[in-house]
Amino acid sequence: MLSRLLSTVRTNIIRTNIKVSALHQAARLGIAACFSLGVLQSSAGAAPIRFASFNAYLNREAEGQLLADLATPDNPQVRAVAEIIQRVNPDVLLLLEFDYDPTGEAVRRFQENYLAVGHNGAAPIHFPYVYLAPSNTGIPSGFDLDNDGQVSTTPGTRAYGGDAFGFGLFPGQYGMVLLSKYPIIQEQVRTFQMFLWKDMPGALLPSNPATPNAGDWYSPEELAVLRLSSKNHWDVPILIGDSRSDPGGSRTIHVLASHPTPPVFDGPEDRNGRRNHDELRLWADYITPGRADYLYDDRRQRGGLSDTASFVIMGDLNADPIDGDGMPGAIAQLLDHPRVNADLTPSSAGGQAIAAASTATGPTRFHTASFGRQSLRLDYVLPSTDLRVVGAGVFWPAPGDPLFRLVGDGDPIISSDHRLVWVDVEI
Ligand SMILES: [Ca+2]
Ligand SMILES: [Ca+2]
Ligand SMILES: [Ca+2]
Repeated sequence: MLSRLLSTVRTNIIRTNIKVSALHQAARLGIAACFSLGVLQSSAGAAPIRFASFNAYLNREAEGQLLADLATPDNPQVRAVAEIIQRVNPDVLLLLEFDYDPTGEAVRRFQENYLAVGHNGAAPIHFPYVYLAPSNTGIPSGFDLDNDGQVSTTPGTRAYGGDAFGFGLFPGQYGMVLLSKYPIIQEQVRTFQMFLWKDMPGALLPSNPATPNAGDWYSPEELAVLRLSSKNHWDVPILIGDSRSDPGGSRTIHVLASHPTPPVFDGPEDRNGRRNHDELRLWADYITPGRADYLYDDRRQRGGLSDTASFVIMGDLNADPIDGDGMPGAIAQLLDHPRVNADLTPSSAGGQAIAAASTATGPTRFHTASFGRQSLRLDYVLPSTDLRVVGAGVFWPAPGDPLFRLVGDGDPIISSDHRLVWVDVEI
């Protein structure tokens, strides 16, 4: 049964690969002519595989609203998001802030009504493989986690979000979805939705500033249920290549997807900054041999990633190496990790163009999000060192570029307040 399944999967890979490489060449020449891609190099031989992370701002204020917006093909924001994806043409795409819909209908409508329709001359795009899973956002904890004196149980209010396992106005708001042109090995996916923060040795649990005690922002009863992941942490293995046409050519790459909490919307106890740090640490420990024995996944399997496995860490990690409110060293846990390939930093002409107006002290050409005059590097695609990075960029066209219309100046938001980030790796 398994071998028959694998054989079907492999046939699909061959078909997909042929289509993908032809489309890639055309689409990439097209975008390269339109706007600066940052760094774009290409060597002869197999087409590189493009990994992209995009906080697409497809969260809505009410449960079911995203499904309604996706029911027709005429929502202007969703069209702009779809066109960006078509222009960049990634092979593996993590979407953040895509409200969780367990039936998969929202993703299906997004593909059918938006990605399958070419926008303004861009080629349609299709991802045959999809992964999605529940998010801790908006799931009531039953406790007063924000310590405002009440346990809020009314969905749709900020007070409700503040007491949920992750901030959200309703269950699944700000979810994630992974789209892939390559098969997802569903039965080997690991998720860390339920892992408790207190079970991380040396967890940076926040302290109540009103008491002399350490780590007492959350009560013992709260710590007994408080999950570390504000959304979810996924290890999704993707099967690249084909071992029949190219013996030894198939390879598994683990997409490590997450969306740690922003380090803001808290007080002097910095509960969100500390949680953001430890959500990033989960991956740092996961890829460090001997450091992840304490970690258990949602099937209660312990341990981290094999020390020979290839991976790409992706997501809106809500941590800038220089600016912003994150804890010092939070993102350095990954950027400076010996297994992480940080050779090439994705950049953009549009990010460079806002340098004079931005409040940032760091180089804005690396930035991936802008909120008024504040801009930050928050979104990442970080491959393992055994993968050769041959290109990288942030989709952020500068004013004057014909595609600037897809991002605009931020007011109003055209597509998203974040930019798509991509990295090409050669296998
Ligand atoms: Ca409390
Ligand atoms: Ca509360
Ligand atoms: Ca904070």
